[in-house]
Amino acid sequence: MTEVIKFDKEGRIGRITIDNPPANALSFAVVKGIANTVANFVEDTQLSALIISGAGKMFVAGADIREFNMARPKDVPELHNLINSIEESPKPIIAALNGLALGGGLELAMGCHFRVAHEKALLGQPEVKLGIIPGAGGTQRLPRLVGAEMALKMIVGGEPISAKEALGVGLVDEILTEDFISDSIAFAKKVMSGSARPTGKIKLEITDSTIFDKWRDKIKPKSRGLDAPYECVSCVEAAFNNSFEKGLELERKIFVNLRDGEKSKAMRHMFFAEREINKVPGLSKNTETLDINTAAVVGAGTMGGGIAMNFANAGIPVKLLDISKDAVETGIEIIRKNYNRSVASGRFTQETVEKRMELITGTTDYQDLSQVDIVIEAVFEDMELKKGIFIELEKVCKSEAILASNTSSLDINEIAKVTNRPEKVCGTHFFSPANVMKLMENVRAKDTSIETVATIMRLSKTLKKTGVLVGVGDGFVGNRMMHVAARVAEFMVEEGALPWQIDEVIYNFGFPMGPFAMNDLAGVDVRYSIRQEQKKLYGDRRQSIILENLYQTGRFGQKTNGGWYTYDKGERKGRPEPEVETLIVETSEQLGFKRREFSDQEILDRYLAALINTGAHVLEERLAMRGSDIDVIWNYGYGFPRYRGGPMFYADQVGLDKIYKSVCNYNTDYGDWLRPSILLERLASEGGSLGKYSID
Ligand code: 3H9
Repeated sequence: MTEVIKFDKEGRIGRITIDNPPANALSFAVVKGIANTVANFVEDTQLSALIISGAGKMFVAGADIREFNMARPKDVPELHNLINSIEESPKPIIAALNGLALGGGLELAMGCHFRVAHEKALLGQPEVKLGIIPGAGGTQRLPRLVGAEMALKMIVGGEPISAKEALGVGLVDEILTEDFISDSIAFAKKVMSGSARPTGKIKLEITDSTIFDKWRDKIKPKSRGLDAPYECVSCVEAAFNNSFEKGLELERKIFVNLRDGEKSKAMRHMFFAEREINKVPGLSKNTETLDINTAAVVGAGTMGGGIAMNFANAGIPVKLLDISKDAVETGIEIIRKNYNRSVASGRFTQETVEKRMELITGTTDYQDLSQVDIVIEAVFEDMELKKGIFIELEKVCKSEAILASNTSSLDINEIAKVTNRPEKVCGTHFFSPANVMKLMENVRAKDTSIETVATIMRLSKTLKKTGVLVGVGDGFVGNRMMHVAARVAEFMVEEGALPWQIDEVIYNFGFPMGPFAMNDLAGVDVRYSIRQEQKKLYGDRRQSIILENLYQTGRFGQKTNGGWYTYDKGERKGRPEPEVETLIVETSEQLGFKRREFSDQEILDRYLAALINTGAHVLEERLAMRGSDIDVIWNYGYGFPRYRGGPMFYADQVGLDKIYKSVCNYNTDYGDWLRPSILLERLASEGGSLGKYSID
């Protein structure tokens, strides 16, 4: 085993280097190593000061999150105790922040008596993003160094600050710009004759005690279902109302509580899930990728315009093609309106918008796409139309260019066949609104090459999206699951529930909206036409007719001021519509159903069973590589609450045997829509996990 802690001396200065790649996380081994070295330093009369820094580009990215679920070996001190003992050292200990200092890393640095930082270092307490609070003194030491407002900003917001900002607020003592190691030794020499400077001894006073309630109000809109942000505020507040020791005790109690709770476990699962999506078998750092320096989008509608904005936002020139000059102009006009909204909200300056608009050029001539590196087709979901476009693209585009489709459901293998470069054909499925939603389902067709896969996965990062690789199949991953769950919701409506009851249950579970409100947003007519297509695949299954009946009334959703709900002028939130309720009751009669009560719990169970069972089918069919990939898709594409960890992780928490039994029950009502997945059955009987399942 390599040594994770290195120690050397220069004269009277000792130096610890934490060398625990990839993130220098404070694993049990690191904590033990630092503890032993600090104890030796305190005893060593030859040494007057100690420097702690990290190897490589990071100082320390925090406690080792993977070890949160493991039992700590008896000979390893708790991190907060190690930090207290550093603070208690009578001789100065200096944290030399060579790079990122996050979470426990910053807490370690604040336990030291001095902090110097590289100009590129970043300092932060991101624990809140994992559903916890800083648990090794951060909520008590940070306010002592930077005051209440800044501490709240860093701890509740979770975003890091730069070394320069840290210097300004008193979190670091000096920024070192030249040779980091020799400069930190020089700093240590400067302070070694002085005494240690314990942060915990700094007296705290509050000038405005209303600040804490103001923060509680401020975080409300973005903290639905979360506990950690509020606990962060309470702990910082406690620093002002308690002794340092009492504050630490309280922090510890809350930290342990949150760490061991379901919400943080789910958020930690999501942290690792987001990192797993980049691991594609056969793809390595050496896989060749095509540099995407120019792009084109075919189809200047809402989706195409949104996709074009992504390229412009990333500084990549993009051509927007449609059949008529009018369509192109309208598309560009809509893009400008979207950008103008961002100017009005203060997100972008007018100058930024002008620069981005300059990168978008409209055209009606395919010849203008001859030199672009990638084309994304984003036209109406019509196979023949798409094939026609790919034939044109094949003719004009340079041979290296990637040809991608934004289809949300059609067979990309079939599209690829009309080209002579199937290895360069793939899907890049953006979610609406494409300039806002973070998810991209990157679709690998039968012949898509690994280089094309690598290029689109990298493109997702360039566009600041979360790209998840999926396979070809009806609806790919996200929409396949969503369509089944939406059908189950409609079946429940036909049997006795009401759309607003279902939506409320789903909203209360933590989704941003329920399936009917979502349908009103996306368009009842859009779902209707998808259903007509799906009849070709699933015509023999139970069909819900309520959607068709609603469609016949011309209530297409928000765009017609009414769908499942009615939307008063200027309102984006609908109100239950008695006429729709009448239509629902009539539909039940038409189907011969005697309407019955559904409890909220039953609604939730049926809806989630549909999602989970379809997710398991998706894994069986190898459309997703991992259960955790599905969780990322559902978090980023559909707003599945992160603190519940995605449908696959959630299923594990409920118990797969319980879910499997429910699916078998519901199968009687819904037939093949809820045909129990063989994988689900197997994992349930073996005590396996969907969240950790991988197809390899
Ligand atoms: C904490 O500190 C609690 C304390 O208050 C109290 C304790 C008592 N642990 O993201 P990347 C791995 S909570 C374990 O792809 P980047 C990561 O999984 C912690 N592993 O790189 C990945 O592994 P793999 C508070 C960690 O350059 C590899 O490093 N800290 C940890 O895009 C590369 O990661 C945080 O929340 C960790 N702490 O981003 C910071 N950190 O290669 C969490 C990273 O096997 N980390 N790994 O997939 C991050 O935000 C980003 O990883 C970071 C680097 C910005 C550091």
